[in-house]
Amino acid sequence: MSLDLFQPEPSLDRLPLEGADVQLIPNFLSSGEVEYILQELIEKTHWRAEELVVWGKRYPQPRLVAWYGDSGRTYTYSGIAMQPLPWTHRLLELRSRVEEACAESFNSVLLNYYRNERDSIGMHSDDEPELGPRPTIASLSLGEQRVFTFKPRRNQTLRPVHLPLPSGSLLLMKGETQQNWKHGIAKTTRPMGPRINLTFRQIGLTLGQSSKDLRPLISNVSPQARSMHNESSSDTLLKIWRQKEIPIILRRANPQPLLAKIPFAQNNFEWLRDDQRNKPEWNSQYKAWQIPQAWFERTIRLCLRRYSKCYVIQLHREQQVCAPACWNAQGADCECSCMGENHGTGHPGGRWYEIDETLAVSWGVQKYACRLFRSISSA
Ligand SMILES: O=C(O)CCC(=O)C(=O)O
Repeated sequence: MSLDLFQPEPSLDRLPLEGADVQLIPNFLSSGEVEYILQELIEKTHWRAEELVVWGKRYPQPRLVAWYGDSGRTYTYSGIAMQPLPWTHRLLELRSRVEEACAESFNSVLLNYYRNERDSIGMHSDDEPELGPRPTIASLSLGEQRVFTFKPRRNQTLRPVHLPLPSGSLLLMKGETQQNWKHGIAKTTRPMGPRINLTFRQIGLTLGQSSKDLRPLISNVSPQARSMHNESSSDTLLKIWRQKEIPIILRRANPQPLLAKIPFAQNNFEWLRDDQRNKPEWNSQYKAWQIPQAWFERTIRLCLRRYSKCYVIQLHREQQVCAPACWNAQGADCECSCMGENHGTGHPGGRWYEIDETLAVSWGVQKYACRLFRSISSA
């Protein structure tokens, strides 16, 4: 048996969901307000009917959607990249009321329009990288009451929880909710009128996102790479991050662990771990393995041994000039301006890789270098 959690008090009620922070204000908007706002949103929103591709077959998404927000805050989910439309007066007004109620700020909103009982949203977590690891999502419901179901992602001893969302209610999901729970709204057999849901979100700039803020810094792309990618280096980086054939090692600023994005295989955990005492941890936000910084060289070698190619993305300091310390280096670590191209040139015998492509981009306040390593033995 599952639980029904709706409580009718007009306050911010915390729901008893283990490993989650979920709060509900049942009467956030009055019924009078809901009536005209719902009608206005149905008529004036630029609704999109998207398609989902499942096992190569295309299906219409069972609801209409629209994405509004600050410029550049692209949101990608289920393979659909949405460019934001500019805020309308109504959406700005609702945003400021929501922000005030929950003491958070939001730079975008996803609108879902459930036209009738056949419209739905499948079980999912809002865990896209651009939302950050512990996103706060404020979800405003207008129109027909539908049942919002939570299901545990991992802990199968926990039961699903069904939460009816009344018209005018505001649901707030925070902290680890997305890491530990999935949510969705099922179709029903009982006839249902229209419902609109607005989920206010704070979209950040992360790797995996094309944005104006991800400006090319230098175009140090090799001729082969340039002919392959006739586009800006930020788009190239985006393509690299999304491809699934070549492993990628992302070295973030200390003390954050490395991220290793490896083509799917059943034994990735075992070979990445090797005989080390530490274990790689799965980072579901980035869909990558999280491993200690100290494993940097070793992981590149392991990747080259298995795949003969490997992308390495790390901080880049353009002012730092290439020096003998770099030419004599035998490892892969490089934050200087040569981006590893000159590594080991003083010791050709000791070199174990070549750099096929280099690319540098600025990404937020950081500057990153991306290098494609190729093992010398496979050259
Ligand atoms: O319609 C709802 O209440 C849920 C919407 C949702 O889960 C989403 O937009 O991610």
